[in-house]
Amino acid sequence: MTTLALFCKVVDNFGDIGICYRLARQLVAEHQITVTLWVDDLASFKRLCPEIVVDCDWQQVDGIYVIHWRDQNEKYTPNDVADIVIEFFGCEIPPSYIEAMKTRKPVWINLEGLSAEDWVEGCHGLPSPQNGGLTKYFFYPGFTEKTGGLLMETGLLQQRDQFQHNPFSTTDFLEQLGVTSVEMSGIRVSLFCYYDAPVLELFHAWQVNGAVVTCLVPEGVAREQIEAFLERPAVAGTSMTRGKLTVRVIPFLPQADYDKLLWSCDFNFVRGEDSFVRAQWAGRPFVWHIYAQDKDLHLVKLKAFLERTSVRSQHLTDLTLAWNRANDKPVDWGTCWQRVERENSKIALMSPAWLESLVSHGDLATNLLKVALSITHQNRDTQPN
Ligand code: TRH
Repeated sequence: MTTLALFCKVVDNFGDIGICYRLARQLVAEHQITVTLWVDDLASFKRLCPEIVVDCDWQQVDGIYVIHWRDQNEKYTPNDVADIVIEFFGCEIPPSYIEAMKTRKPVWINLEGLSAEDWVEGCHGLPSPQNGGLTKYFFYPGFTEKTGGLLMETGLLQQRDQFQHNPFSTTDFLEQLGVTSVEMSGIRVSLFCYYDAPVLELFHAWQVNGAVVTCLVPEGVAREQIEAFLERPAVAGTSMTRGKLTVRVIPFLPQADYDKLLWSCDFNFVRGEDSFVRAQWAGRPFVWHIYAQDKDLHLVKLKAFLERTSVRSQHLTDLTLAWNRANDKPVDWGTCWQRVERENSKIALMSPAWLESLVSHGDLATNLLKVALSITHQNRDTQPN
């Protein structure tokens, strides 16, 4: 039985643990790997996975061994080291664990963040020699065959199709979230963005322009702006209709249910990395709020994606750039939204070809294990007899 240790530091928000939890689950369920997930913030983890017990050093969830990673100074022996060691986003593995790795010589991989930029292909798989005869390899997720691909569970698109082709699945799911049948009959939009997105500007446009919109916002998202619209605390169950817009706060969902939300909506606003990928698998038009970086580096990343995707709509691009405040020009939100709204079904029709190309590069978990296996063989071949 192959063992794998996945080290996750929650820098902020939910993406770090969201990605690691998803990867760990797939490695256990589909590849029979024994996975230990080391994570420093169980409270964030619990938001995505309610079974997590926050005050617990060691627990098992979905077949994953979860260790509350509190201490960099703990002592480890070579027996503690897994066959494959993954550090997420260059987080620092405890020094004593690395010391033990020098004896055990596992496959060591740094799993990086997602980008559609060209340079990713050149860096994916690069080795980086370390002290003590260890080598760390860089693994980059991505959108092309020369990258590590994207996280996607086997059967995900079939599950999505089953859900989307059965109208009761959507109504049952939304009903459980407190959405009324009147609200369901409007254009359904899910909203997941950072606090500084131009939410109130778009809400104003939805109130007065175009078709009736129901905007579903998980609790905690863009809280200040949602409360300004609602004029009361944005707790799950609260809703407000103004003009053509209803805003409803729904509970922050367990990770598996978040997919169902994306599948249930006509249009999704997503952010960061994991929800951005899930919106693509959902096959519905979406706008991505990218995680801001110094010197506007994120805008380069954003434009690289907009150029890479084959779902091409100038109106959707305009809305995405406006949502990320990428241009200095004033935005006419009403016109911007209505143009996308009119094209929504045409945009959705472009997604199967894009998804097909993504699927053809293989899923990230499988690609990661292939890389690990080839490094193991390479190490075996180069070791003296
Ligand atoms: O939360 P994010 O902004 O996360 C990240 C981190 O900030 C990270 O440091 C940064 O590197 C990265 O963005 C770019 O967005 P993301 O990646 O979409 O992660 C959100 C996770 O939360 C994802 O797994 C989906 C999940 N989620 C739920 O499970 N339920 C919900 O109701 C919602 C709204 C999200």
